[in-house]
Amino acid sequence: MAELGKIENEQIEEVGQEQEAITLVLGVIGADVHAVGNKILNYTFTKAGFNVVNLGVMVSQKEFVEAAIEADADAIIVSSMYGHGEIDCKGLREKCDEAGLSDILMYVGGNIVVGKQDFEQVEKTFLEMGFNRVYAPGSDPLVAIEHLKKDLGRVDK
Ligand code: B12
Repeated sequence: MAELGKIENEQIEEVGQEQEAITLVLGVIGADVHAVGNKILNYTFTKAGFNVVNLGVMVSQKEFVEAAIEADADAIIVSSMYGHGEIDCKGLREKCDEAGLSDILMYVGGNIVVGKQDFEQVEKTFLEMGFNRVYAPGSDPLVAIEHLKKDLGRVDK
């Protein structure tokens, strides 16, 4: 178990290598209290060298936007686990635009809709809502780290 933890840490550090201060605002949106994934995401992104402003659980759209302004963030990373992701996330892109954050990246992941739905359709819905990346349930945070580096121009596309 200890050995596994060591390998995982090395993997995270390798993926996040030479990270120039990228600031992320992280949180679980809406009335959602699922806290474990949030803690893992916070640990993983921090370990990979990102500046993480973790808002924890039950985060409103307003709180995401205010924290992103205050931290001059590069990306907002939203988790939604309890199935109400579509309702909770709708309008976040518009709020960012209104606040002058039109360039900010927005990623969303977790169990973002109720039950098992066709992921391609789910992804399309959230992309249309203005998210840049949409992750299926159980997605590995390391994949998001690679995407952040690509989307922020820190590696060749
Ligand atoms: C523990 C748990 C609870 C606990 C939470 C305790 C706490 N404070 O954390 C309690 C009992 C409170 C709870 C309540 C509820 N729960 Co619950 N819960 C779970 C359970 C069993 C485990 C969640 C967990 O901790 N997983 C472990 C972590 C490590 O994994 P994770 O959360 O998925 O996060 C990882 C990935 O998803 C990914 N990820 C997450 N977000 C993002 C974002 C990005 C950008 C990326 C890249 C990756 C990423 O990375 C994370 C780290 O590896 C799951 C079922 C399951 N096995 O997943 C149900 C589950 C999430 N719960 C569910 C439901 C329905 C509820 C309730 C609505 C039940 C009810 N009727 O009351 C309430 C909602 C309460 C609320 N307001 O939020 C459903 C959601 C179904 C859906 N979306 O369709 C699930 C899937 C159970 C099920 N199969 O039905 N729950």
